[in-house]
Amino acid sequence: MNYTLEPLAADAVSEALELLLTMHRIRFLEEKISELRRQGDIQGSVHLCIGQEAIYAGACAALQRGDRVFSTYRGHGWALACGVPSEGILAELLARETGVCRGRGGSAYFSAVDWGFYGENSIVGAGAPIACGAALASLHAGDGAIAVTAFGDGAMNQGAIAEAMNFASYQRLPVMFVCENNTYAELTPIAETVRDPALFRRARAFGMDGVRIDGNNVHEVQTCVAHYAKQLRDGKGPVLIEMMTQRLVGHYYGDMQSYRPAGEVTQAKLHEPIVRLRERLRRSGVSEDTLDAQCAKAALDINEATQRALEAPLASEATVMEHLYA
Ligand SMILES: Cc1ncc(C[n+]2csc(CCOP(=O)(O)OP(=O)(O)O)c2C)c(N)n1
Ligand SMILES: [Mg+2]
Repeated sequence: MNYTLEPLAADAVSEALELLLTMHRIRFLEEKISELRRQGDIQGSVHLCIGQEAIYAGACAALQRGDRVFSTYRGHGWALACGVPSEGILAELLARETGVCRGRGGSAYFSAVDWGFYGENSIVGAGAPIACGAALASLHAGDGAIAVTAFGDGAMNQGAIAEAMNFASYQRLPVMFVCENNTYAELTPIAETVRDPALFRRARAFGMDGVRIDGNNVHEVQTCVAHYAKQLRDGKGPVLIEMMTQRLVGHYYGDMQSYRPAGEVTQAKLHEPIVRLRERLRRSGVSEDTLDAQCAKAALDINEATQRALEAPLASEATVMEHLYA
């Protein structure tokens, strides 16, 4: 694999350590959720984003307050990178009254708009038209905010995504279409679903920019998102950014992954985003102790948040029908 591990400039190191902290926090959050699901503390389906952390950390580091993020069911990492407190996320998944949606949303349907996280969505491709609506509202309000809609490679074959791109392009909406290409749609590899796997090229059909980047390189993600965020704020119209990545776990918790070729995950672990950023920081002169300290800080945050979430009361049955619209 061809990617940069060039040393960072001295003044870029402290920000890179923050990015590392965010990625470690997402990783620990997902591992903790997996454990809680295994123990039965969390019920229902859970989709983890382990291996894709650079996308969330890099993108959110380039966004501004007021911007709005729309993710899929694989959305815990986006939420955390948006700044949603880990305790609120864990409590939500644990169906606690202290969850960000008071336990009503669960793993695949929570939102936390105070932090710009406009929510997950389990209907593949359905977040994109909603993001167009948010971007249209921003244009009318003149608030300069952008909308980011994230979805998978499989979602690129949904009509809703094509319709949203066409509408956004024609209206020059400030929407960033982020395709998290992990090369699988559920249990089906991309080679079995599309003739041309260069998904970013589809943007041209709608008269908008389309680029493919290395979604495992947090700096590349940050730079690209910052570049296009500025273009969007300048009224230059939407963009499709295809971010190449891989999930290191199953599609959902419990997926045995028997459809994956032997050795694929082992190989991917050598090049996953956290391993790579740590190596780049080492080559930039950062000590192993400093790197481990970020890891320990992340673990402490998630462990303490889990403890507090578990101690909170379960969502009240008496009020569970309030604020439900479906
Ligand atoms: C409209 C719709 N069709 C089918 C499904 C079932 N489904 C859930 S996830 C998924 C695969 C999506 O793959 P991709 O877009 O690549 O996202 P990833 O899970 O890889 O992040 C499918 C088909 C669904 N939830 N919604
Ligand atoms: Mg996918």
